[in-house]
Amino acid sequence: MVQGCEKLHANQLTASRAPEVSYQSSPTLAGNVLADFRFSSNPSPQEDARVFEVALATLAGDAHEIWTVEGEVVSGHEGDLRWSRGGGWLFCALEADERIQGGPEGAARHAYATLARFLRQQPECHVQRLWNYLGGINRGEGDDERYKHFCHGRAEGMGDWLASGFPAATAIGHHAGEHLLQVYLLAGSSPGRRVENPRQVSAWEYPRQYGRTSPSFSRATLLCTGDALAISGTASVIGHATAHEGLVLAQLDETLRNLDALLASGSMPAGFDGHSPLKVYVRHRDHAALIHDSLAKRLPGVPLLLLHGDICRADLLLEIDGWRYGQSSTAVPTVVEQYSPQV
Ligand code: 3EB
Repeated sequence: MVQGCEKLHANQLTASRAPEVSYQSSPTLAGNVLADFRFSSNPSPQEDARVFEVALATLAGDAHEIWTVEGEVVSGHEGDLRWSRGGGWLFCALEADERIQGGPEGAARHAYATLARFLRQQPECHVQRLWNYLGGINRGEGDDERYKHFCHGRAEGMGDWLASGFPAATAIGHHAGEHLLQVYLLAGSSPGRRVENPRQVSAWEYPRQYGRTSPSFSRATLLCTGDALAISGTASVIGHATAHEGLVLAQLDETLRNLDALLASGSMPAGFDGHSPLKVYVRHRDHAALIHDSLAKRLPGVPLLLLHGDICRADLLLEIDGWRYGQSSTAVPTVVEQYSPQV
């Protein structure tokens, strides 16, 4: 069931264009900036609600990720939440402390329940994309791995909030202290379209071996404006299994194949261009140069930001998320692509 949003006010915009995402070295915080992300292994809360320090160190690329929208942005704080809105879009971010909320599970439950309560009252209540950063993501064995506790708390905190279709997401491990959970999102005034990858089992249908609660995300979201695909964290996973364990370049190849398949599944133009920024999460610092050089050759001109982070499966060495702009050739929502093992 799609949750009802607050009515649009007469002077409120319905989004007509996707937020423009770019990497910049020293941006000015203009009035049309919805969010300004900085990356730091020692993040601190910033006064301006649009500025958010992600708890990951940069390995290569410019220092800021900037989202701009059409029109003036207003922003504020509500409890532990920070938000900004403009051009029909809403940015919202939350930091939770596991020491207060009860570990990764309690912190995720709290974060998602808080976001759900807030979003329900906003005209832009349709979540299109979510990012999650938690510490020590691979610590703990089997069902006790911290990522799996996070997945359980996230699903409980979501409740029926996103039951009509999980948005695209990223979940990455940071090194800034285990107690810090960071969650932020992009929401719009009408629903986006969920896109799955025919080469991969949908994450919410992963078999039991990956945890008692399946991860709640889709592989990508075609934004409600139809002009951009928001791509989830994508890794070397075929079906539900990790491919090329221990082989960083083979994992990179497989990840790029998955990204190509996603673009096709979302009816977006093939390939990436100078307007399609990608974020690359790298588990081992020593792999950064190799990954960067290989990507720069294979995706010339594509803006890249390499970040030092752990992937949610201990055998994955890298993950890529990002944006593909361009008009989708299917304006009308289609059925989710199903995984078939022969692909
Ligand atoms: C995978 O394909 C890799 O739990 O939100 C990618 C993107 C992954 C998002 C999440 C996890 C998440 O299963 C892991």
